[in-house]
Amino acid sequence: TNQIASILKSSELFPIPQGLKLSYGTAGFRGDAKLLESTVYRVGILSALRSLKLGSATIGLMITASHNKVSDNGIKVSDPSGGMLSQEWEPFADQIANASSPGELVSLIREFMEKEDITIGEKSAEVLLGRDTRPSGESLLRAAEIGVGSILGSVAIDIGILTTPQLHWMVRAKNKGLKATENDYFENLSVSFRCLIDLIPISGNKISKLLVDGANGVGGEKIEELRESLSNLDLEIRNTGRDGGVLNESVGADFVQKEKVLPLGFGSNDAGVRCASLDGDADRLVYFYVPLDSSSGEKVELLDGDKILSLFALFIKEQLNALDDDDKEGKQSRLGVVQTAYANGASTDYLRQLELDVVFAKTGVKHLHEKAAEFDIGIYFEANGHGTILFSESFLSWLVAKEKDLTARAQAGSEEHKAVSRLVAVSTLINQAVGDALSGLLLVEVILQHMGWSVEKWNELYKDLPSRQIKVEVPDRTAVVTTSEETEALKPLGIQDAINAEIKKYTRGRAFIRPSGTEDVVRVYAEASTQEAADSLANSVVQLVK
Ligand code: NG1
Ligand code: ZN
Repeated sequence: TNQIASILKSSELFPIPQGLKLSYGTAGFRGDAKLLESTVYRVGILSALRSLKLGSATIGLMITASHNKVSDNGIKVSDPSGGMLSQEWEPFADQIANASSPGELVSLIREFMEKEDITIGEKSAEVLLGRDTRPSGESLLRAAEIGVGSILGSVAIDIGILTTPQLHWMVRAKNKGLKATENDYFENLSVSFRCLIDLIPISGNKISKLLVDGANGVGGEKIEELRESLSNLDLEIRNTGRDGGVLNESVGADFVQKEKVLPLGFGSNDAGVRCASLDGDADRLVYFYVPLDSSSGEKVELLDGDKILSLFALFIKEQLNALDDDDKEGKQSRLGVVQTAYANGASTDYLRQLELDVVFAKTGVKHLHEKAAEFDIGIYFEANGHGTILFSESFLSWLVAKEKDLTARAQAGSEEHKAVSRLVAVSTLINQAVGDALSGLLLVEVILQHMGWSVEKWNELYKDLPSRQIKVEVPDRTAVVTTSEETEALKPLGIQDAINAEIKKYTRGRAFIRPSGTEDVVRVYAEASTQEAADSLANSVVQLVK
């Protein structure tokens, strides 16, 4: 048929490189950009099929390798909700990405369409394509376009250079029938930010400067555009990529969080100034500062995803406490937080001490997101700075109705009304699709102004336990199999007992291993009461893995 001919013809343009073996992994396909054209083309086909399966809903494709090096690239799919591709489709993604010939590709597609009951020709598919600033992005985007176009009646829309969360936000908005352009995204952020600023109890606080490290990526550019429409924020942006710096090279959130050092372009002159670092596609955010009394040169204090989560949780809890319990109409406000095994133990202790419901998920935002969505308000963060706050539809409509009701009863200026308005504004400011460094940064800034806190004061919520992360290269990382929460290794047999024996030697010792889903390594994490102890525990576990 025409459809088969169309796929056969276009797939001739993208032969699969010899020996390429890819897996959809923690965050889509990633690898050396030079090897990815066939993969991206095939994911283009998949996304058009996904749209057809879901009644022509808009699907998103983002071409990025996030915090990885500039010569890498990758592709991930956004489902209509703005969340990650349903995990049920990941095996099909793996199969077609690795199909060795056009013939095999076509038969896999036919088989899958039959199984999923997808028909071509009745409806049309729509796919939004975005990319980060990587030079390889342009030709990969063309490959994706051809892939989408090879499914008859499908439309690919190139929306250009964007942050990952912008793409997810637009896909979500489009499917909800809302305004969904980049301008709408910016307007949504600035309006809800303004609203939260206007609700600050103590006005007239002096606003101190925030220095932003843009990782030489797309985030710096976008934050500059956003700044035009923001007041009450004094921003200086560095590492925008225009001054010759290389994407993610000694800059960005991943570098600062993993190495615990200052990014390029920052130094002891910046002591005492609040700083924030984005990653290459602006879906991660961490804060840091150089202490004023730092005698040892450029020591850095890191405020990671756990600390951002703690600040958000504290603020949300404060607002929920201001709600009048009596007219909750039997509705329980349920605030929960989701962390992974990489969360610093001190943060978990702190959150539990706030009497919050703390649950754990496997590494990878798709897992955290799923668990957070079970709460009325669910906050999730990975220690590396990827996270957001989810509001359930039912709780949000309850809040909106409550806001109206209070206004009607002339309670517009009451503490309760303000708390409700703040929660509603947070739900529009913070990206409901995925973690978003830009919206996260605006929420951190407004909460600090609300509390009247400096970055040092925020940092004092709790003191991180010293920790160490090490990557170990092994012949076969799949030899390591863990329990569902990844805190214990089931295979190789006996290794967990050996790890436990090491942990026992340390005060507040904790350690675990897991195979990475994005790199060919086994990751080792350890924490203990001193840095020396954490390092030593990590190193002895590395010896067990090798
Ligand atoms: P892997 O390589 O599976 O550990 C890393 C991060 C994840 C997540 C993904 C996607 C750590 C320890 N792991 O996954 O949290 O962000 O990349 O980018 O930071
Ligand atoms: Zn990223």
